[in-house]
Amino acid sequence: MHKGTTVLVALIGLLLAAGVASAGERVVRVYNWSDYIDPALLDEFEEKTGIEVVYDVYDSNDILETKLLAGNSGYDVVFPSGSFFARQITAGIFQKLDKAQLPNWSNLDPEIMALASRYDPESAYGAVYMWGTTGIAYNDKMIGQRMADAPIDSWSLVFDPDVIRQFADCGIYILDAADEVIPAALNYIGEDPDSKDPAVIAKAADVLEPMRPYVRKFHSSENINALANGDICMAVMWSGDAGIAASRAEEAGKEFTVQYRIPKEGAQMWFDIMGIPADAPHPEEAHAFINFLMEPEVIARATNYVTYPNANRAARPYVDEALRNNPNIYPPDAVMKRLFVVTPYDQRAQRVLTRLWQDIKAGN
Ligand code: SPD
Repeated sequence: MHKGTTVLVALIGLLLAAGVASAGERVVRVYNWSDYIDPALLDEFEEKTGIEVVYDVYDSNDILETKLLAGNSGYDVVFPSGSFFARQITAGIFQKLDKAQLPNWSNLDPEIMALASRYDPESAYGAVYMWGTTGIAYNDKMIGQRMADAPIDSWSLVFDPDVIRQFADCGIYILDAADEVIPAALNYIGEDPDSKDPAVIAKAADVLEPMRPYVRKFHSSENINALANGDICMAVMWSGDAGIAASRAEEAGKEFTVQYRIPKEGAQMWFDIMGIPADAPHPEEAHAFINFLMEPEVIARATNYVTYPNANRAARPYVDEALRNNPNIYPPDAVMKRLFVVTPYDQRAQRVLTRLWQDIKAGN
């Protein structure tokens, strides 16, 4: 080979190798809730930044927490809910965000960030991705056929044994989340839903045990398709997931609709927060990913797809009007007053909660 050609080939080889090496480094590993983003946005992020997205999903804060506590999860961006996030920050799981790498931070809604600051004072570790409520979704036809005057706007639909028994044949799913269902039961009987007192937490059994025989499954993500397909008649579930079930039923031309209600007794309001684990292998790419999700049009598209409100004020004009006007998704002030939040459980309260939940699920 001519000497000049040899040098050129070697140079190209070096450049290619450097390119491959840097492409290999430009990765962000994201661990998010299932059904929580428009997949087209991930492609768009890759095209725009050249950073490859490796995307895994979970459907429970407990699963995420177990991985984070074990360390070296390999994840760069995760989305815990506020009460879990707060205790994970205390445990040193997260690194402070570098706001200089997040120019889109100014798009966030100060009101939502203030509400979430009880979990992360000064918003040093995370930015709210989406928020929502835990209420009841139902198949209007299946419910109407079994009980014309069903109390669809009340927790008594699931917690009153005389009501729920009327739906024994049609399928009821409950979230597999102790920190969601036990507070709802306490709230229903007039107790503090955020109580950490073991004696108070124990009272939830009086509500949940009578309901148990009618529950077909405790699961936190299969509820979407089960409702959309008409396989079950109701589910205690998250607001946006109910919206996804409703859209899927409509797209499939079903002869029923899926409805979601925030019960009149009140419901839990929660926030899912984007954070970067302290041991994240790619913190720079993680910041780029979070910054991308704080672009108004990007996060509005995410909201329009998953039907959860985001925490981005600048995104509001881009959110579908039908969603913005849906009081079960964007609760009006009067409903907001009935929402409650749950704060982190200390170790003792967590043990009581977990034990009670295992007993309820096992039917003990
Ligand atoms: N399909 C996405 C659901 C996200 C729900 N986050 C729920 C957090 C409840 N504390």
